[in-house]
Amino acid sequence: MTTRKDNPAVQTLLQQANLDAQLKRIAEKILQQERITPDEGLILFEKGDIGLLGALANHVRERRHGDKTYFNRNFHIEPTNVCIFTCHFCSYSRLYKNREDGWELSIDQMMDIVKKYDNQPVTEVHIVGGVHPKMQLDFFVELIQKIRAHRPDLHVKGFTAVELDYMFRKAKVSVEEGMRILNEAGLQSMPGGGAEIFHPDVRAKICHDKVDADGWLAIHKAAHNRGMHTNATMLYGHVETYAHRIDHMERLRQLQDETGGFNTFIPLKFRNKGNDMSHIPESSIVEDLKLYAVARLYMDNFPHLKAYWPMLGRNTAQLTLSFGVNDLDGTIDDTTKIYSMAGSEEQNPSMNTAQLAMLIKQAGRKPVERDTVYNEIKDYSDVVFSDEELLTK
Ligand code: V47
Ligand code: SF4
Repeated sequence: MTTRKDNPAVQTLLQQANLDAQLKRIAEKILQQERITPDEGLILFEKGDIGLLGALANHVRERRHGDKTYFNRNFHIEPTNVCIFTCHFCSYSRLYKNREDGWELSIDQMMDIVKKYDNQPVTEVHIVGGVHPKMQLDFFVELIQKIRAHRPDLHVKGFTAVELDYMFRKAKVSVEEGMRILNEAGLQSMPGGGAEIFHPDVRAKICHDKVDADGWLAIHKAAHNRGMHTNATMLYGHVETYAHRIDHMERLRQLQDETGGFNTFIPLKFRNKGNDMSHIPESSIVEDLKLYAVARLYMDNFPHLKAYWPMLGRNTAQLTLSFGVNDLDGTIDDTTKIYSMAGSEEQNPSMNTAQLAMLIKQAGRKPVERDTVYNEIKDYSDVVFSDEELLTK
């Protein structure tokens, strides 16, 4: 019998006569389930080819999750794209002085969005937007309370550490106090945005004026200390080096060792349309796949690795399922503009459950619907979809 440890695909690659000795040692560590160091992570980026990295990452993914690939049924609310910050990669935001070019939703308008889903089996609302100087802590407390009162079964995942850092400072409350207020209002978990690349040299170039690495990590730690789960992102493929990526993943891995509160790591590919960094070419698909593989191998204490299909496009997202990824986010229902405005091929990101499950099946994996915190809701492996279900929007 072949065990996961003796995966023949990986063994064949390791027996190649010309395999670099350092790579071989690292691969053997991974097969023995030993943690790799930052230097070893860097060697994987610098010397690892797509074949070896893919085989190793797939091995680790299957050791942990078999063929299961998670997705959820969700929609987004983007309260505003007006933002006081000036991240150079952002195609979505408008400065306050130009706010007539952007949007600002009232609580009633956002409740109308929630009510549109009244008879639909969505399990999560994801709330994220720009940092508007007039949308403050009490405004969002009211919004969350209203959503929870209207639909108690809907999980509220909301606000990046960037939005929270501003809300808490404006309200003159500590991070712990602010998290308590929002959590008691009904906020249950946090998305992973705003992390970008933690290293100060990169932050100085791409997003100098928003919360720094320590501030971002402190907010997630405060959420974890309240028993809330959060995600972590990394915006890659612009001015950062491989060493910056490892530094970013290392800081997250350390916090995860301490708290265990992260669910999912989500690499976000930089898209270059309509922003101040449009002169920087986007990364190739080979580089994308290598990055997902290294992330699976390095982030050994993160249970889940997500490819966010509205940003990568559904074809590349399907490929990532052989490079360590075990989660494809959600149905989204055309409710986010962040990536369509930055040039993603997904201009109207929306898939119904049948289409998302089929995308996963076509890649040879088992589609499993989950809730926000990865309780399994339904295994779709044996569900046969009608043409009508697959074709309707
Ligand atoms: O922090 C902005 C990114 C993030 C661009 O936790 C860009 O489940 C690429 O964090 N090219 C916000 N990326 C979105 C986010 C997120 C999305 C989906 C799921 C989850 C989750 C979190 O979007 C920002 C920034 O890193 N972003 N502009 C761009 N041009
Ligand atoms: Fe504002 Fe977020 Fe865009 Fe930065 S990425 S400018 S914080 S909306």
